[in-house]
Amino acid sequence: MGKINWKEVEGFDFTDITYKKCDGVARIAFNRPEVRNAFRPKTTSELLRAFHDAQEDTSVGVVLLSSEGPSPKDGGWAFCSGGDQAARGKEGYVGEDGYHRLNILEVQRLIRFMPKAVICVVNGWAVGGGHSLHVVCDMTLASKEHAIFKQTDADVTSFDGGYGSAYLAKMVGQKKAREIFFLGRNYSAQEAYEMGMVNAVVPHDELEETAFEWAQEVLAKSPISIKMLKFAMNLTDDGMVGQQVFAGEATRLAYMTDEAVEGRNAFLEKRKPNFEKKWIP
Ligand code: S0N
Repeated sequence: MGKINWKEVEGFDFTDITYKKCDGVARIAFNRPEVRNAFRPKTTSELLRAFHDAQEDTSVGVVLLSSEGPSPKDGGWAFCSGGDQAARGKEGYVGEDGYHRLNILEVQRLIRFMPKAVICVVNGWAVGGGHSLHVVCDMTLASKEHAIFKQTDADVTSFDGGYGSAYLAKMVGQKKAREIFFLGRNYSAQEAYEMGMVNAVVPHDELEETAFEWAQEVLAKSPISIKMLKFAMNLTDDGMVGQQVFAGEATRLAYMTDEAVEGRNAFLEKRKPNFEKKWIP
């Protein structure tokens, strides 16, 4: 495959992320390599706007979550090192307006509930909240040479008790998840693959192209199927919200039946509906 012809999405004034699209794929990337792509409130606000745009754009079917790099300071590669510790105040992470915010969890929910596949492209460190983001994405591809997975939440008293830990435990097993969080060790891409939290280990130079190829494979499938399968796989772990998200799509499909059209028309025409009483088993 040749070079991907990414086009920057116009109309945004992002500084902490880059946002591009090409052939049905959106690419959202952290752009703070000098701090290992740590996120501050401005970063998470930008992520929310980009993810929301990708969700609403009907020409986009897959989102890649990645990062720019390497660091201009020392050449180090990072996908994301989690919450920016320098932006942390006493009540949380301080935004430019002085208020404390932690809307990275809102970003996680958008990734989790968006009706499109999100592929995490881990090209370096995936640490703390950056690790949690990879956990919540639908699939993860990792750089053979540069990806390192690490959970430092318990070192800095800034911990993810939701998807980052509890969902991780469903993915790699309880014992391994506790080891990851309680010991905070480094794990290579290969070790992460063997644990079941990475889909493929890819040579660094081929990582983005491989992610794009995976995206194209997903794009060739039926969009309704991808959406319903994602929501079905989420359902058992997401309680009533999971049921709501899945059931909403069932309602949308029901709208497409003659029965639903008759129900709506009868109301608008102020008459009793005639459902023809077909109780198909
Ligand atoms: C990533 C690490 C392991 C890389 O080590 P390395 O390669 O030796 O580089 P360093 O020299 O350490 O770093 C290079 C420069 O980057 C700065 N920097 C790195 N990480 C951060 C960061 N997170 N915040 C601010 N700055 C960072 C360094 O300071 C250095 O700068 P200079 O060159 O000026 O010295 C290593 O850097 C590391 O361990 N980083 C810290 C990782 C960490 O503890 N992250 C926070 C963990 N917690 C969270 O992320 C949770 C936050 C959160 O949002 C949350 C809260 C509640 C519920 C859910 C969540 C959630 O997880 O989403």
